[in-house]
Amino acid sequence: MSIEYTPWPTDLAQRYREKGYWQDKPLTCLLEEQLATNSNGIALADGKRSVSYQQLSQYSSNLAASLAQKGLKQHDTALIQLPNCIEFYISYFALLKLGIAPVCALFNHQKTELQSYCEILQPTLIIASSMHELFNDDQFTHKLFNRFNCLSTVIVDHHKGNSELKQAYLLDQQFNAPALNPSDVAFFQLSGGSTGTPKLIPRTHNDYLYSVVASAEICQLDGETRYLCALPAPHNFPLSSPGALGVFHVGGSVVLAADPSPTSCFSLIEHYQITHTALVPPALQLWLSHAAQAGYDLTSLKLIQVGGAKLSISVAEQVEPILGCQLQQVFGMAEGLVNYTRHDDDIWSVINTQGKPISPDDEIKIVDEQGNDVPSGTVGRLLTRGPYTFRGYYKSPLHNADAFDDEGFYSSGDLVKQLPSGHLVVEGRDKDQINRGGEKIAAEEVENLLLGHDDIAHVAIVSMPDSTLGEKSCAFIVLQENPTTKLSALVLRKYLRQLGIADFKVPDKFQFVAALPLTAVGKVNKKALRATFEQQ
Ligand code: AMP
Ligand code: DBH
Repeated sequence: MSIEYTPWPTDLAQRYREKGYWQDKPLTCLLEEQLATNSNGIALADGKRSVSYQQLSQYSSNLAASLAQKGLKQHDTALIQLPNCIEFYISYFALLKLGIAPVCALFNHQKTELQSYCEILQPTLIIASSMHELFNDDQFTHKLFNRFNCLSTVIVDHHKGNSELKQAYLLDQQFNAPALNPSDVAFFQLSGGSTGTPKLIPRTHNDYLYSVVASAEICQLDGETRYLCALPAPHNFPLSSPGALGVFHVGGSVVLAADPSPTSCFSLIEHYQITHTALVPPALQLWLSHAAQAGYDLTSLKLIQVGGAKLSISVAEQVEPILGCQLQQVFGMAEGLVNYTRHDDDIWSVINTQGKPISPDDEIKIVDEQGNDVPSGTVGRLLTRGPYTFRGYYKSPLHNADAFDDEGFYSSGDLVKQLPSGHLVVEGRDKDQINRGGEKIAAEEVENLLLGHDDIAHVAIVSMPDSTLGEKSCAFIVLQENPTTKLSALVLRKYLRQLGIADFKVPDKFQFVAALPLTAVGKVNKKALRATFEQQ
């Protein structure tokens, strides 16, 4: 039986086919098409090894054949947890070829996350790495086998030496591929989420392939593209916007970095003459501050995409002058909708907006708290539906009732405005708001003002409980390495008041810290910051 998901209504599905968005091809066509014309082209490299398209295709078929021999079959589910490595893509395509839908955990996920994915998905298979502390002995694996009866196979890649995973994919053998239905769930994306338990996002072959192919075109990828994947490989951004899959679509090469730090990335950029990459804003800031003195040749870079969190205007302005390449802002979500600034956008739009949707059939509603459309150009809650935006979290009927309106529009939790040009500007999240006794503060608005101060490197503002007002605001501040003035709460309050903002927006508390905690993909982890108040 196919894996369940909430389908698109038939009239919309028909429109998406008629317009050519849904091609009724499985995601595995990305490799097959390269085999015909570009089989010796380098698909993947990681600094030590590289594999051609022919090898990537052969290895993933070999692994699929070996999994089939173990009794794994179409419509099963799986959990993959691998670092940024060639084996991630071999495993991903092996499962797609077999019609097994994986969820790909981030490498820094720990047992709580992995167990809850297993809980939701009831996988028959886990592919993991002994580089992760949970899998460097058998304890956790045994626990999983005991707890999840569904589980039949756990394959741990030992990374060095002769692992079971390598043995399987290096052994050339006949693979009898099942027929895949492009309307089926191909795999599950992870939601950043706002609820206690993680939510899984079913992505079909048809909808995901469309987002990949259209993104590759928007970003002008071609066979000469050398893309550095520095963010966690399974994340929607480096996987599909246009990410590694977009690069495979055009026959370019993906180079894998362990992480987005300048130390990990700059030498790879020089060595492989990287043309494109994707970063989150904190990583971009590191690149900007290390580019000059690092002594690497970064001139091959043509485009740096930045997304995942709001990029401040002052940082956006530095990209071209310091890194000598074009900036593209990307506002996307694993649930679907992705917006890009375009190559031919004016510089103002590139610096000041988060781009416009991929598809002419991405429908955007911007509504107020009552769900009514706001006047054009006004900030409101973003609702969207379209040819690659999902229709429901996996097995989450209650949450889905909240997350979708009755026309099937998904509510992303973002506060945005749309300019006459169609570009969206992200102004905050309705979850990321401080309600100060009835007065609302958009945290990002105040953060951006503080970021304009030369001595501040990073800032995050979160709510803290207050017995009178319900909530107050606290700004966690990370100073630049060599501040020119001695900053204090007093100085910063004065600075903000001088900029002319409402008094209630001035943070009630400033806390100076060495670094902000980050989530798995490198966003500021506000939940962790809020938790510091609960412990007091
Ligand atoms: P996730 O749920 O992890 O897929 O994260 C998606 C969310 O990240 C979006 O709904 C936005 O809140 C945020 N996001 C992604 N890209 C941007 C961006 N360029 N600017 C502001 N927020 C962003
Ligand atoms: O933050 C995201 O989830 C994101 C950002 C940029 C994303 O999913 C994407 C591009 O596809």
